Amino acid sequence: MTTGAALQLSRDKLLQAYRTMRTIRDFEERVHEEFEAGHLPGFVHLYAGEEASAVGVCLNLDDEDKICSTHRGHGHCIAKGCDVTGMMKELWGAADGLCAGKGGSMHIADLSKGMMGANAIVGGGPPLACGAALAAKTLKNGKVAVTFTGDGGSNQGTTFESMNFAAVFDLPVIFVFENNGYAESTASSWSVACGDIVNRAEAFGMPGMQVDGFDFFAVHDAAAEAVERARTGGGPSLIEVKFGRFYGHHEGDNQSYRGKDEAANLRANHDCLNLFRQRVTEASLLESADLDSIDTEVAALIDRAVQDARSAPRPTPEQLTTDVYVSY
Ligand SMILES: Cc1ncc(C[n+]2csc(CCOP(=O)(O)OP(=O)(O)O)c2C)c(N)n1
Repeated sequence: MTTGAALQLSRDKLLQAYRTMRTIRDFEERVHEEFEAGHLPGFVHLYAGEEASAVGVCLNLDDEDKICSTHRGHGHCIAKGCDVTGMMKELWGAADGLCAGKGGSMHIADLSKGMMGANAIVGGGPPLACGAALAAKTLKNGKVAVTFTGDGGSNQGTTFESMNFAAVFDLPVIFVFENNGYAESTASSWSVACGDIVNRAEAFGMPGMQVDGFDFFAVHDAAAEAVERARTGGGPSLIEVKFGRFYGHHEGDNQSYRGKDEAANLRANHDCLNLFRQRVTEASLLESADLDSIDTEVAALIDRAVQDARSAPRPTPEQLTTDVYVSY
């Protein structure tokens, strides 16, 4: 995979890419701290280290394009434009959180942004994305659907059915498999038959690409190609994004299944934000000062979001059943 095209992105787009990756990183680091301190309820799976995937893909989409996410969904939400303060409030269970405090970390959705939802069901996203893509194809509106699925989710029957369905109906859908090396504690090198997930594309008759997930530019270029194909009637594509996660499967995971220095090595040598910085400054596309000021702005944004979330009102007992059941 070449990484040439994304380097041609406008200055504004490059700044947007960095700002969004930095927002995800700071959101995740702060959630980690707050969870450890016992301030946050619920169950949390962090995306830190994987930012280049969500941002590289979603920079090719608009609000009318749909995405489906996973239990590790904060990064996808932020990359698709969800309000960060609303998300932080949602994690805190606040009444004015993005889903009125009833979704929490694993069920955030914002249909106005084309974010169809994080999803606690492994392999739950691909069928939803096929539905959205079928709607787009029927309406002939040129929109696309993307499903982010883990390596564990790549082995689910729902995923195989969806890939077959998408190929048979030539749907504008992109299957992004985020292979961070593990499904909980099970290594993908053991659980994924045929070695690489990308090899499965051929069996379903769709183009497949495997990219370095630490490299925003590689992800962006692969996604641009797949999105263009989908928009112009070329049908589905598969992208396998290979990288690692900085944290455990969930907050509280003792990570005994991986080497003690694995995460430290990822942070030191494979940090997508550092790599982005290096690429754009070496190519004289952006100055370090541009990126430093984004860092300062984002730090303040996340801090404000946490303060707001802490003081936001919680749902009342009367609100217990509102927004939960929908009658059609
Ligand atoms: C259908 C289903 N089976 C099992 C689980 C329990 N579970 C939650 S996350 C997870 C691992 C998912 O791994 P992967 O798809 O690789 O995503 P990652 O956590 O690596 O991002 C499992 C087995 C679940 N939530 N849903």
